[in-house]
Amino acid sequence: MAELEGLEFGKSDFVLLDEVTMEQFMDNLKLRFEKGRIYTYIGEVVVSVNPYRQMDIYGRDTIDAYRGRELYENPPHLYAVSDAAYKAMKRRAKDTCIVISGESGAGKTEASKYIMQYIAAITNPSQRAEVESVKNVLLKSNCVLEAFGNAKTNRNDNSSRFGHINNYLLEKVRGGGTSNNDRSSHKAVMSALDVIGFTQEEINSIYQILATILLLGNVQFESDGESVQIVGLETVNHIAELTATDPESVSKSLLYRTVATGGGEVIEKGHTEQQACFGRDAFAKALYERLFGWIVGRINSVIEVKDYNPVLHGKNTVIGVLDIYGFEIFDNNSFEQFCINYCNEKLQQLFIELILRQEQGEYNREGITWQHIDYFNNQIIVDLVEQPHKGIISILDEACLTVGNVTDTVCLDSMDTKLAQHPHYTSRKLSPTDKTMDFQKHFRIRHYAGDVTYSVEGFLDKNKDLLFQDFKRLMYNSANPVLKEMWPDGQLSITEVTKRPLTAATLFKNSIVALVDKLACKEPYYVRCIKPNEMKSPVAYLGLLENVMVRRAGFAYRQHYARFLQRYKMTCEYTWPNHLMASDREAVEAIVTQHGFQDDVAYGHTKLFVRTPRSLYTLEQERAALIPILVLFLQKVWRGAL
Ligand code: AD9
Ligand code: MG
Repeated sequence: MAELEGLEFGKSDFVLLDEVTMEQFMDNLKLRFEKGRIYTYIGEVVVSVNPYRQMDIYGRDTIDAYRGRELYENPPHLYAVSDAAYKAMKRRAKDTCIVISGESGAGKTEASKYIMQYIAAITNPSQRAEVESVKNVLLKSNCVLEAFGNAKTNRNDNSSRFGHINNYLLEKVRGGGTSNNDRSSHKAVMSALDVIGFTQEEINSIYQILATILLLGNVQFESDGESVQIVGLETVNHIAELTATDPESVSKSLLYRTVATGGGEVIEKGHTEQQACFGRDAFAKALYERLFGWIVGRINSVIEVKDYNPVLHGKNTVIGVLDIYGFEIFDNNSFEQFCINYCNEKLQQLFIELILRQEQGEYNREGITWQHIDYFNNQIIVDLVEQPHKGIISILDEACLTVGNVTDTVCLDSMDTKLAQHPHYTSRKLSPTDKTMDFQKHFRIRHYAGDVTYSVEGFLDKNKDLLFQDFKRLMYNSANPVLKEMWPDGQLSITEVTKRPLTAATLFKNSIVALVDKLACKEPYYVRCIKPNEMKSPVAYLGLLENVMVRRAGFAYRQHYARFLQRYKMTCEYTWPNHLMASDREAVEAIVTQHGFQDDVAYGHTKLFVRTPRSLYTLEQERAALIPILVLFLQKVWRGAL
């Protein structure tokens, strides 16, 4: 808890609000922002508001001021949590992770830069160069990944490992290729690829693959009622050239699929026109995904510590920096938002769980009896999405496996039937009077962050993996080694490929579960980023009020005895200017008793715990009133007037 700032900057920790209401939260956030205070704590969590201007708070002086200090010794800053994470790693040999979340443009990447800058600055010189170089690669990578990463539905698992920095990349799940932003201009991407160390051959391959994806969009089919043909073969020839394959194989994989019959016989089955279109689109999408995954893998291999030296690098501990997508509520929410919001639901669950665990740990260490904290547990929403057999993902998968004409609307019906009783699920059929939803396509989930209405249109297609093995084999047999490397599963023979590929939602779920498992065993620190123009909804999406409530459900405030004394000893005759008691703890007891809030505190081994912030504010006010008198007094002493 930062204490060195005056109250004119608002409350440096939301835990100290008089009441935990949205109004008070927003007032404090705005006041601080107007005063140029972009960071505020919730306990150890940093809430950051994007200033959109250069702030003079990232210089060498500031770094030195935060170095080795405790959180509450300075105004809230990313450096303070970076230092806490670093200390936890160094002293307690714990893997730590700084999770940075918030919507697009809220300042996540900037925050991760400052965190890495801080860690680079305080790392000993022999390792600093390495940390610096990793930082550069990561920042360059960001530009590349942002340029490519807009159509990926699962997370990269090969986290880059280097000494103390471990970077997880959770790709964005976004529809269509429309959201590439200007920052990821062609030139910047090229230079970044170069800096990261891609060879010319690799860069060429990247462009060939991108061209192939574009060309696939031009492939048209026609049907004479019996068989399906490709319209015009120039495109196919061009694709074959770009992918170093032959035109016949390209045509064949677009028009037929090889299937193994029950008897183990392998036959070729012609596509219908519709199947051919689905196949083509799935192929284009898969090319893109594999390319992206490959780029991430290459970046990670550049960052990897080649010769891990336990003496040089210390115990094998890491600080992870995780830059993730926030909650999304748009006018039209589709499969992508469904996945993103589910991911956030999972992370929120972990977040609350870990904060509770931290609290419990602190209470244990301080010998304070743990009391049950009543908070909103979002397990029920997580279950609604991921529970086997009953959850939305299962229902979706089941619909995808069903042969015949299962439409999105049929799938919605099935959800309505199975989830009718679920308190966090509704639809037009289940709430007929709600005209904001359409009978044919809408369902609504009550997320912890608010209600989101999803349209099932396209859910089934997006969930299905229609990538036929034929395409995988085609790519594996490419004469271009880079392309071949991206499709190792193309070498499987058709009889080996018996199982259906997992659906997009299930793959996504699996990767989120793996991420959560990974995070759960780390000591987490959180940075929550907000854009200044629209602060209110992100506060809700990020579950910040919930966070404040959990954090102060037991004791809103805790402080080391010595520090508490230092600040408030002037408010009590027995402790000013110095106490004569056996311990600081007893002196603190004297202050607390004199102010009459002895029923509102608990005494830990090293810290005082205060239940409600109000008690503290009585003290703060008294202190504020006394300071001018004291100053006057001291001036008189100095002048020899007394
Ligand atoms: V996205 O999800 O990758 O599209 P981010 O990463 O959350 O997004 P980013 O860090 O790129 O956002 O911030 C957007 C812009 O806000 C930056 O380019 C800066 O111009 C500006 N920004 C963000 N944080 C700060 C800051 N602490 N100080 C000054 C900032 N400017
Ligand atoms: Mg970013």
